[in-house]
Amino acid sequence: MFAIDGNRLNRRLAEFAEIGALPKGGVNRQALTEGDRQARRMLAGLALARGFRVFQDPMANLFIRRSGRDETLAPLMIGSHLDSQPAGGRYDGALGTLSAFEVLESLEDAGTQTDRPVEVVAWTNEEGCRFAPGCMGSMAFAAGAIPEEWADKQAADGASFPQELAATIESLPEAEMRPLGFPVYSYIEIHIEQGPSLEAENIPIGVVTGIQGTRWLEVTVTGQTAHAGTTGLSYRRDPMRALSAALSGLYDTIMPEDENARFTVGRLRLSPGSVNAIPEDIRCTVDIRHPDPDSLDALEAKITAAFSKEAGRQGCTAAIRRLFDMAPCTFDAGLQDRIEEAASSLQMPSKRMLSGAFHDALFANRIAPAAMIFVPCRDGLSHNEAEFVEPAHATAGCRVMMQAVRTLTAS
Ligand code: HGY
Ligand code: MN
Ligand code: MN
Ligand code: MN
Repeated sequence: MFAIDGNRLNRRLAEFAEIGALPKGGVNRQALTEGDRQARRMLAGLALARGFRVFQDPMANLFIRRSGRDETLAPLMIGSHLDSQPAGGRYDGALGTLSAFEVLESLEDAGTQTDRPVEVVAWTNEEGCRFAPGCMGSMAFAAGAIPEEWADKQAADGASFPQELAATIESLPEAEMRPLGFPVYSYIEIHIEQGPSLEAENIPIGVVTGIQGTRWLEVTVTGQTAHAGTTGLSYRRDPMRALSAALSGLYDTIMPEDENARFTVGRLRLSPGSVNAIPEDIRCTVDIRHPDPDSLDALEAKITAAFSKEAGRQGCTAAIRRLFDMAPCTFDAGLQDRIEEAASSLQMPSKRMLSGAFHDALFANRIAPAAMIFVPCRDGLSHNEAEFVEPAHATAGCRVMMQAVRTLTAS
């Protein structure tokens, strides 16, 4: 069997968790911030010290390349992301990126020759929480171009996407620049499940069959700001009354009707935001998910109707803008089989499962056969500082990836 160094991997996870560390054990390493740059620099430094080549592209996607016997062959790509949620966990993204790097180091330690190059990738802005949408790095890589409309993109804190992107690229001068997008032989990503089923069923490995659909909406409800003390309730055009009626109706009906549906209001902003003034307008984000595209359409229509109806009742208006629309995907069947075979050759039980979270593998899947390996996380918790992975599970996932990589690269 092909060894990896589980202690080194778990040590690395702890070291990277120091970057952007938060008091309750999580990390805040949002995309294109100083914390993100520090993590990228740390990984690049480790890579250069091992003699690997380091590249970045115009989306600041970071690549670490270990040569193969035939350098003209398209690389096998493994990796994930290093950016995090504002109050994120230390494993979401970092586990996949550092596991991939551990595979590269272990190949080097063993002096193993692969038939083709193997590249580790850390994709830019998978989370999408600072700059929407998510997966901007892998999305642009798969498209081979940066969408023009991203030039005007701003974060909620006013930061300019192009400026932050340029500063991130400049922060890693030791990386060689390469164009956006190139042929990839296959792509495998390790990730925590971010759900409870592997842990509940005591199964160490998930063979991911695909990713459900995701859509992000921005809802703006507009009324009339007025004095909180002098304006009688019947004279108001209060967007908060409209929004709360729409949301309570949606929360009460969506889940009971369809337990596969997901509906989350994650960000809410009132303006002018004064204690003693009725709001002028309220802006909120809505994240909806579903395995079935038609159900996602129906969900979006239901939300639009609810906000229009309740806004109308209060003499307000509602506007809904799509921020992100990620269609569901199915991963390469052959690659899923390789992962399942790798797990069973290591006597590890596994199960096939759909991913509730989106991942960069969804976009890699558009240009190459792609698949994912899930490992359990405690209580299925993620996007939470308490996110935790048993070191033995981190090691097991990495061993399965190593086994799959050696099979795929005839080494
Ligand atoms: O939101 C997601 O599904 C991913 O974890 N960023
Ligand atoms: Mn992730
Ligand atoms: Mn995430
Ligand atoms: Mn992901």
